[in-house]
Amino acid sequence: TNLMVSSAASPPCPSVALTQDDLKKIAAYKAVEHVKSGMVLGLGTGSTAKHAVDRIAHLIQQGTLKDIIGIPTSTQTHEQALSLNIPLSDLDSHPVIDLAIDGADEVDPELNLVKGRGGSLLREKMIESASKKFIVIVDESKMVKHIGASRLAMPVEVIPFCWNHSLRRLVDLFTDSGCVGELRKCAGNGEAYVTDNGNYIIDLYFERDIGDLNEASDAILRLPGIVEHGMFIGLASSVIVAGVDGVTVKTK
Ligand code: ABF
Repeated sequence: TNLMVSSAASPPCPSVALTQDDLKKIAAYKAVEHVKSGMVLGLGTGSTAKHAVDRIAHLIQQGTLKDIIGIPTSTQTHEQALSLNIPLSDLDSHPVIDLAIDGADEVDPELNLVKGRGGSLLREKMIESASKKFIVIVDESKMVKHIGASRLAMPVEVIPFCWNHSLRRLVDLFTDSGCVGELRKCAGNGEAYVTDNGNYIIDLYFERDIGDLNEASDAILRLPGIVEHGMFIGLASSVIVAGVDGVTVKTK
């Protein structure tokens, strides 16, 4: 039977079969051990980061953590943190963040990441690149040899104006890698998915290695109409990986 883990107060006990969500929670709780009173925190987005936000709120309620200020990376996390009474601010008022904790979609051996399958890559990158320390929390399924190797999406946020043109120009950059792209749609109504910033997402898929990540990043960002992409190169300070055999911390 799977362990039931329902409270932000109790970390999962590793002696019984763990679900993927338990692993996410274990990684999240481990990261929150690095939070100290008085810190300005980048609050991540997604099902893994959600556990970290719950845990931070619990420790604030308990009185263990004091004078915390949270900077949410999405409207979703903003709402979660607000409902849990975490004091919130933004980058305009707090341009330097002590610690950001967030999930990822892929992590390579150099701790480069793909993020944004949850749609909040732009705010995440703004906040995490302004953080003195950025701890990534993942279950072991997110570890890959090469970014893009999972054949899953590499998201790019684009302005809605002539998005089809932007899609073609993105795909043209990576013809050698067997790239195809598609506009992200909402599951319910099939309409274009709109980000917190009013933009669209183009999901790129690669058949082969995309080569040098910095070159790929520069080429994407040089295109007019592109806002940001989901490769987080050299931004992670450490990655906490929770697996069925235990927790590993990878540091640069
Ligand atoms: C955010 O949440 C995103 O950058 C990433 O796409 C996603 C990971 O979500 P989950 O933790 O639910 O797998 O961090």
